Amino acid sequence: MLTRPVAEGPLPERFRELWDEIAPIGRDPDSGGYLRYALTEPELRLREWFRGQADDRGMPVTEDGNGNLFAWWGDPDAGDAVLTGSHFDSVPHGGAYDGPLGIVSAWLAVDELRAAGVTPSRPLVVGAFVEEEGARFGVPCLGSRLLTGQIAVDRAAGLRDAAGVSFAEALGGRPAGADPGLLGRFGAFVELHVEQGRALVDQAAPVAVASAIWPHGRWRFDFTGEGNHAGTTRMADRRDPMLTYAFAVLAANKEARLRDAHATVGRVSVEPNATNAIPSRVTGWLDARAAAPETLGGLVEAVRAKVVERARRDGTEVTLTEESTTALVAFDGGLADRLARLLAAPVLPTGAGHDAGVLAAHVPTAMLFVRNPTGVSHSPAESADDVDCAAGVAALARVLEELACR
Ligand code: HGY
Ligand code: MN
Ligand code: MN
Ligand code: MN
Repeated sequence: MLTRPVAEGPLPERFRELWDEIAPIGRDPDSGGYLRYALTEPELRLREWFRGQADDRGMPVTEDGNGNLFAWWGDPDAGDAVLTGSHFDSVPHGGAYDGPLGIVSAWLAVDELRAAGVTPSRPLVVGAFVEEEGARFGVPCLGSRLLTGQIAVDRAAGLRDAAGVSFAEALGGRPAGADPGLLGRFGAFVELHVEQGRALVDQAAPVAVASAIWPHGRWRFDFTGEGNHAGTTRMADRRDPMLTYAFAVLAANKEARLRDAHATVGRVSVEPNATNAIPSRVTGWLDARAAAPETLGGLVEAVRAKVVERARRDGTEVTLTEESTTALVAFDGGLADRLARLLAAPVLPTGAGHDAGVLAAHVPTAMLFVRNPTGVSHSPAESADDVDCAAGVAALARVLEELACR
């Protein structure tokens, strides 16, 4: 029995109505950004909302034992299912659209198909992946990596958040890990996502199809020196890890610019973190991305070599630890071309990571991007127009009809 009425009224208004159901959840009133960390109260509320939406549409929900949710329209055992969806979790003070847009759009696309009297000939599945941002446990796309076996269960289970809670504790048990049986039921995955750049503004198009994801990764620099008094320690006597850290930030920026790549140090921790103490230890996290794997490898190696040399001069010590990497993802070219023709949409690469990039190694996968008027993302200022979001829903509905209903 369906409790949600068949779609009526202009799509941008229906988008806004459904969007407003989740807009307050996890919003920080001071920054206007979102604190929707995986498996914390706001994200758990969003997962409850997901179950409610599934229920409204008569779609039973299954969990994969890794924290990922799937709502099924059609028989899960039929195979060759078409999966669509994204993630609910955010970066600290992140935007509203990164992730949730793909899930809200999926429900509305289901409504569009129903309103048009279209019934899928293959199961149609709406999914929500856990911990895509890695903002709580440090490894991005943790849910999709677990499902596809791209991270060991022991490592994932033992990842800890800032309060020392492990992923296994947050999940309420050890993650199940790779599930080839479940993956094998999916014949295609389409993730809709807000664009995280300005390419669609430049091209004056509301929707694009993705071609590739740049290879990227996260590395941790640990700088150690000698904590000491800021007022009495002669400048020549210092072993200050903050200096080596500052050099590393500049070196990463310079080496990235030289290669048309991207490097960011967006997170840092300092011990003891006192204004009047030379730090004993600084930890900085490097996020680096490039169009080609050898460019990325060359970038990280160049930064490492320069920082090691600088540490020698500063009398400090430095170690570099790889925390996660994602290889270059080339989405299924035939599928991307087919969808671009269907939608008359441009095809774009991106520097942002997505669960679609992880699933692409196992399931024919495509992504749709919705125009972002400012290009800003991972910030409270991230935005999208309702009319463009509605165009995204319409595009997703066409794609799902093409893939699942013929
Ligand atoms: O960091 C990223 O690329 C992402 O948005 N998950
Ligand atoms: Mn993101
Ligand atoms: Mn995202
Ligand atoms: Mn003192």
